[in-house]
Amino acid sequence: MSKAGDFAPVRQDIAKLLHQPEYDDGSAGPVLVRLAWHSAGTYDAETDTGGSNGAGMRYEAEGGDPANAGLQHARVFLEPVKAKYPWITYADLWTLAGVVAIKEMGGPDIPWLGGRTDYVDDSKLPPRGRLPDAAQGGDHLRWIFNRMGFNDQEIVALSGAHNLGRCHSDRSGFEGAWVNNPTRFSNQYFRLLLSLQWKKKTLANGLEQFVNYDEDSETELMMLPTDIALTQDKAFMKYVELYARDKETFFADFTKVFSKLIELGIVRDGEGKILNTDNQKGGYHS
Ligand code: CCH
Repeated sequence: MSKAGDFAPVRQDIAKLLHQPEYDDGSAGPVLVRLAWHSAGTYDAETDTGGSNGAGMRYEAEGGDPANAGLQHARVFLEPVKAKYPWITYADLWTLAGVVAIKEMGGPDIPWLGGRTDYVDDSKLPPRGRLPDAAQGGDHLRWIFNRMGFNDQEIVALSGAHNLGRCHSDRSGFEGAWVNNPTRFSNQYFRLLLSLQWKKKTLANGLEQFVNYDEDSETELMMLPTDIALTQDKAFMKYVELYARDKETFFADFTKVFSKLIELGIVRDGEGKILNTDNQKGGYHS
């Protein structure tokens, strides 16, 4: 049993549970990255509401947002870790799991600090609809991500996470993976955005996505309308091209923007202690 606040063994146990032969592409990694992102991506800079602190997704108001469909799988994967280290908060566990998963899948080492609490301030509950809608275009992406405080370059860098995992018809309604090896973090997503021909396809449920079918390997890859939007806007396209040709720059920029994402709404002192949370107040407790 490790002592409270010692995250090294927690990291090791998260790394161990990534291997899931029965699940998706054999890894819990991608869905854990999505859990970390959706836990943080509700942030609104103007009202200082939402963000990873509080782990609000445990409750129906946020967890039941259709945008979060399927993320219960990620939370269930992490339950044994929470049981083994009861002192860790869900807010820390979910963000740490994303960071560990990225690293284990060959991605960069993203700085992570603990200290988030599971206290949810009712007055700061994010309304639904703050996460992006994949059926939209570039204006919507700016609207969503500028609200969190991200610029064009950061939007494109973050989108590179679609190198991981897949869409599920029973979750978002979209279907398929972006790259051939969706459990390996790389800049392949950007390279395929530029190098393949993407054709619009209407799914049985009426949603439109973009696909490329490779005759030789008989595999179909996909892009969401929001992914394609990155190539239809000059300001975004500049960064798609940069990250497609320069993996090092992508890794460096992704590191910065993902660590910024999981710190949204959190204020720390010089020692890293979180200042703007009050675990003693009423409200939800885990
Ligand atoms: Fe994403 N994402 N994402 N995404 N996403 C989906 C899956 C993943 C959008 C829509 C979708 C980011 C940004 C966006 C991941 C990480 C990030 C799915 C399929 C949709 C739809 C869900 C399903 O069916 O299971 C849209 C729109 C945006 C706008 O920018 C960002 C930012 C990140 C992280 C930094 C990961 C990883 C997945 C794969 C999940 C899995 O279960 O395999």
